Amino acid sequence: MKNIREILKERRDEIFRLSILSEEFIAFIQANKRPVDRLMTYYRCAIMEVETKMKVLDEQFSLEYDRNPIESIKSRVKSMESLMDKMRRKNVSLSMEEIEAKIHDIAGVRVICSFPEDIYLLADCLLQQDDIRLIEKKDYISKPKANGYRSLHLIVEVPIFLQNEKRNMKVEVQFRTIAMDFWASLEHKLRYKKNLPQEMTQYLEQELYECAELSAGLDERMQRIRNLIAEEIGETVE
Ligand code: 0O2
Repeated sequence: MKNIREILKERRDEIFRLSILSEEFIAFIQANKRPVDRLMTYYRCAIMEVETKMKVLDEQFSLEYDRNPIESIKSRVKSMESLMDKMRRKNVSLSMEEIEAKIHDIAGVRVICSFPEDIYLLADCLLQQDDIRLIEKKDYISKPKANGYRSLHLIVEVPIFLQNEKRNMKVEVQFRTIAMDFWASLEHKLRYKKNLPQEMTQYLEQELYECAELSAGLDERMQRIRNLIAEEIGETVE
């Protein structure tokens, strides 16, 4: 068991280490303002490309099958704070090339679907497109994370067309149902409540895990209801 002096020293060292890194990071961003702005603009363009592809698919499904598989789309370019945290975790050095090569989720598009089966349907449709290249796939739906987190993550490369150049940019596309998104949003908020007593944290983790299981059960039941209706009215999706 550590005494209070040791804990305080560790904490002080950690704060010192983080602040040095933060200062280096800020200096790097300031010294590379133009290239950083340019790269972030390229990521925003790549987000637009992926969003458009998803909206086109949604329109087509609406026309062909009279239903919209996408409930909503949320996109973001990673904040500088979150980028710095990740660079620290993955030991990425302060260079534009390293950042672009090793951080794959600077551009993020979250596609919220109505039903679990729509997730795989839309992901397949996206991956079939000849200008999309799959870099990595993480299926946290068939294999949820230990805390209960569910979502399908694809890292894809999509071209953006600039004045005199075509550039392939990486985008992380997360597919979730409304229930998965609801759970993940609340879990994300609770994760940053750091000052809770340890017994409470353990209890909350267990509660959150059980909520994730319950909401996965709900997703399954809603999917069954939809499939029964589709069968009854003779609706199929090729
Ligand atoms: P933010 O705020 O979304 O930018 P890797 O890059 O593969 O080495 P990483 O980044 O942990 O490692 O990959 P992973 O597992 O694919 O997770 C990336 C993103 O998925 C996270 O982004 C979250 O958006 C989401 N995510 C993953 N696990 C969880 C979880 O347990 N709970 C919640 N609520 N979201 C999760 P960032 O970078 O954390 O943040």
